[in-house]
Amino acid sequence: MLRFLTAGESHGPSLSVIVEGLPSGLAVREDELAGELARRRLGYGRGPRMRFEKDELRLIGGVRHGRTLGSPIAIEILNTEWPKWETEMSPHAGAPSTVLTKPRPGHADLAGMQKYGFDDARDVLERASARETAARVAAGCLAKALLARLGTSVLSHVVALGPEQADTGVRPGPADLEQVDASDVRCFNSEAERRMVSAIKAAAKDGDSLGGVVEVLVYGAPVGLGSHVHWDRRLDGLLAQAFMSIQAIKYVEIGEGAAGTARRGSDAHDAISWDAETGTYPRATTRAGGIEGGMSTGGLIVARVGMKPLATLNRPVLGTVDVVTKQETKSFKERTDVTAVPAMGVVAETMAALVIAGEAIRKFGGDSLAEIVRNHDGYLASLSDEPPSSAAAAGGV
Ligand code: EPS
Repeated sequence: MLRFLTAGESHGPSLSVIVEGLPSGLAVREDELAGELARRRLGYGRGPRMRFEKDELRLIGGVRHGRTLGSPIAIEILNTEWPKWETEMSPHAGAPSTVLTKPRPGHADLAGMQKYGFDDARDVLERASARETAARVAAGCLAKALLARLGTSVLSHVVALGPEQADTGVRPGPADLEQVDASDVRCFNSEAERRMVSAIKAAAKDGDSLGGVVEVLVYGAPVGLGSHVHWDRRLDGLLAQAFMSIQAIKYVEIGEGAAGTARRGSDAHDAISWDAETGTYPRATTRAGGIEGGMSTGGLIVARVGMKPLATLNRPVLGTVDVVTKQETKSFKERTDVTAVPAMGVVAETMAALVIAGEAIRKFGGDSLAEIVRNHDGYLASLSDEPPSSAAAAGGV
């Protein structure tokens, strides 16, 4: 089982993540971790913090001489913001200089204050902040490293930003990731990229925010990850939960998602063929998003993840209530991004990688990387062999 747990506040001294369940012998490169953290800071429309935040990281457990030991891996990501926040965010007894009592509509502020018994929204917002995703991305980088050894790779690209959509006729492949990351909004279509950047500029001018949609693509996942046998083992269910756990996500689609529900059954599924050369059953289309009956089919896994516009506005216009005076007012202002959709794509990749790697570990077992790779390769080889003898004896159906 692959598990991870993060701790830390947005303006605290650091974020930490502990990853449990990775095999021994996996190469861990600090430059790869730093590279993934830098990818998460990408995107036109991010706030000033992303320009100076460097995500300085320290490997503090589970890795020796560049290889995992099979023990829990602990990573700390320092916040360069800490010196400015040391007093306000101090863990020692005392009182903050400012108390935030006017919760932002759409944010975790008010429900969190009521649930946990706080009168200061900062006690909620610091942990609700998407800063926490930096720690997830570090964990996801390790999951991606394992998947790479199994021939599986995950990527994302922005397909809608605010009102602007990208034509998704041509999907990026693993070799196109650099091109996607080089785009200001991580969009594979340069004409759409220009429209998206203009939309961000217009929203920024109005002190407003924008949401959007990313498509997550998993190439090379073997058939049979997840299972039909229990509700909580279905791969699509696991992915949906993982994507929904990302701050500000409001919808998830697998394959054609909502559009597929409007088709007739005869036009809504993926025809199966047989490729004797590879011993596989390719599907002609990706309508099911590479998942049937809660199991990966061996084809491309496709998911779309939709983010609402950020609730923090540079020009707050929605009404709220001061929780102390109960007077109607406008919310407090926090420094914010105009949009975080391009960065969210990297976080969605992370969550997909953690789920797929977790299911691969479950299926292929093993305490060392060599053992997992051996089990994986043996399983794939067995699939392309002759049909199971029981089916052959019965003449098939
Ligand atoms: C965030 C608000 C901004 C973002 C932050 C998430 O932080 P700050 O108020 O410090 O400028 O920059 O994102 C990150 C720090 C990050 O690393 O992604 C929020 O309210 O969620």
